[in-house]
Amino acid sequence: MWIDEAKIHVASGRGGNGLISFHRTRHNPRGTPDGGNGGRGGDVVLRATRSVATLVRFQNQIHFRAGHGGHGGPNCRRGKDGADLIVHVPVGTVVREAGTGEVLADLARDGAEVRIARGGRGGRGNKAFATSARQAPRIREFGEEGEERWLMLELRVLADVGIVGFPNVGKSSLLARVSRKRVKVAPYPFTTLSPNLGLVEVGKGSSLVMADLPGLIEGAHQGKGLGDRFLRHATRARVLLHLVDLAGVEGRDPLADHHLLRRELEAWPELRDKPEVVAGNKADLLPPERIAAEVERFRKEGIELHPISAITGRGVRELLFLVWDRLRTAPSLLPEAEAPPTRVWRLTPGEAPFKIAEEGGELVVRGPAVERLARRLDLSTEDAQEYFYHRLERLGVIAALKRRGVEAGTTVRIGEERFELAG
Ligand SMILES: Nc1nc2c(ncn2[C@@H]2O[C@H](COP(=O)(O)OP(=O)(O)OP(=O)(O)O)[C@@H](O)[C@H]2O)c(=O)[nH]1
Ligand SMILES: [Mg+2]
Repeated sequence: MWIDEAKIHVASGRGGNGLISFHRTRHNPRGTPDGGNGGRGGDVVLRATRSVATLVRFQNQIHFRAGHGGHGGPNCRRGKDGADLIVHVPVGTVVREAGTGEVLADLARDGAEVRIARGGRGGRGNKAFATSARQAPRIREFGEEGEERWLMLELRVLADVGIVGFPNVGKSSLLARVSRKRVKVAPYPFTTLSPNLGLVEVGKGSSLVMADLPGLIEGAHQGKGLGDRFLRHATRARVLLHLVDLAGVEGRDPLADHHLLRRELEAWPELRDKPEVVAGNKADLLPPERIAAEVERFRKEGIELHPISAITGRGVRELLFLVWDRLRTAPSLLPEAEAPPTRVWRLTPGEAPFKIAEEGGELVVRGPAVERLARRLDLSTEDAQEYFYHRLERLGVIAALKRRGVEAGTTVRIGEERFELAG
């Protein structure tokens, strides 16, 4: 089955914890700190590859988790880094934050990748906290949590040329004619339910990728029926090939169809101004004078109509050259680069990084830096509590509390930790 939408959950690895450890010898019974740092958690990376064509595998698997970092060991041994998890997606996958719909990445090139969830950093072991003034610290950090998020993946077929038109006009027949692609052709509407891509050789060494998009139906842009989902794929084509049925086999009028098609396209900012070529198919069913009359009807409205027959091949070569010509001048649509998504927390030095507030009769200090400090330090030792207090002084928290008139002995909460303000 061809699936072009998926919702997945990604989680990067947690960082490993730092270790408190001492290397003791007979000469140095107190020991020197040698607790190693935890390794970092693995990242989740989405990578575009040509070897995957659809998002179908994400129907069965929606959770993706990278490896956790190993804990630090004695002898200053650093924990192992968690393994990155590489998730392969088809080229042309647009990655959005599921909640907000914000585009995080547009993986339009083979090999393009985005680090969508970053592993947590490893916690430092007590070796890292040793200074000349603090030679045997019992201080360590926990590893940082990984990031997790829900993502919407959306595949947009990448083709140079997208064939668009109402059901049954012969889109698949045309693709089959000009490429080696074997596509289903049938005399009833909505035969094609997912885009087909074909490689078309235009001349020696020149080729283009053409997509046969499923038939549009009227009101497609309002989300009626099939059309809307597939118009999205047309947004990635550089040139649109509008196909109408000249013979009006379904009792349709080609010019009226063309107007309807334009109206659908006008509703899409990305489609509105795309270079287009208009072709009238099934010319083999009409006598020459009827064909000339149709061409004339279109011409009166300033539209150049190219009569073709996907069955006999008439006019098809000329049409391809014309399309090729349009392609040469059509703008490239590939995004410049895949910008990595912005991290959630970024501290700007000099900016007040915390706030003091009263919540439920309790004094609470809020701010990314202070909360991270409280979360990461293992506050089960006295050394760590002292260090914590000292860091709060350095961050200006203690002074700010005193300026507010908070008295010594008052309990203050940061994150899940509580401490008493000293005198
Ligand atoms: N006489 C004639 N019949 C054609 C021509 N092109 C296609 N047909 C016929 O028209 C019918 C529909 O052709 P398809 O190629 O399946 O049309 P489509 O636009 O892909 O249709 P959907 O996928 O259903 O939207 C088939 O019976 C084809 O054989 C043509 O140039 N001349
Ligand atoms: Mg078809």
